[in-house]
Amino acid sequence: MHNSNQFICGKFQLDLMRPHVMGIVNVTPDSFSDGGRYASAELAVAHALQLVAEGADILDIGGESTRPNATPVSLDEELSRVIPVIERLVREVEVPLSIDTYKPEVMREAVNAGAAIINDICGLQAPGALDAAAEGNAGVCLMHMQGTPQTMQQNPTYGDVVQEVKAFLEERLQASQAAGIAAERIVLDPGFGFGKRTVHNIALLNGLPEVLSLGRPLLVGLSRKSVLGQILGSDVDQRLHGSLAASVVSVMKGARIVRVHDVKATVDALKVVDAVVNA
Ligand code: 7PJ
Repeated sequence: MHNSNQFICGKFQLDLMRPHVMGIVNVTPDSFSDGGRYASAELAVAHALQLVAEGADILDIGGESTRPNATPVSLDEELSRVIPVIERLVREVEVPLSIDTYKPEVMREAVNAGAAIINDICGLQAPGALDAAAEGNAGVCLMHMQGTPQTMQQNPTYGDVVQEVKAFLEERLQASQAAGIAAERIVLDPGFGFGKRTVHNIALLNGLPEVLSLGRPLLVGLSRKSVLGQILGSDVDQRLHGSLAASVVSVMKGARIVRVHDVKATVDALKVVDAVVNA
């Protein structure tokens, strides 16, 4: 049996026995500057370098907000945001770069520019996405979502949220392998906050061991999310400590990659977890 803690992505082979921290790099227009596109790219690159200095193992680069109710951006706009950032970072950092997109064309161009991971909130369901991901040798993160970012929080409904998310991820894992993506190149993500109420998010966190039984490493994103706001009664800029607790719980429940904004704090928290778990 292969070691399910190995994650092959591009030229990298990550040993996820040690929990890995994925730092979030948003490339969005800076409304406070007139510098336009170039200024946004410069800001994103500077932020990414800072996250690597703080200990990020992976950088996740995204050009389209998928927060609830966010407006979609066009293909050309998304490409012009993320590709220059990937081109710069691939020369300047040694960690794998992940592209956060569901568009096949963005996957292709990002991998050609040097991205090693395709992080798809739609689980490679868009027409052409499986083939685009299978073409190169990038790793893939398959995420569960109920609905679309525009509508997902309107009325999320489940019978058994853990079993439904697990069944979806199992189907996408099989579809990906059938398209030619080796299991070793795949990680799975229950998609916290994507068409889930607080009760669903908490059930999923407790149910991570069940999802882990699919045999692939789990990636979890809870950083600053509204489920933490619900628990804490706090705004998005006051969720650091809750986010750290969420990362610690996730890893103790079996997650192997945590996707976070606050890298340094998360790296420290997970060092403590690792020291205890591997004692
Ligand atoms: C996630 C993501 C997540 C993965 C976003 C936000 C929303 N990709 N992209 N998992 N969340 N794989 O960060 O609040 O949970 S965007």
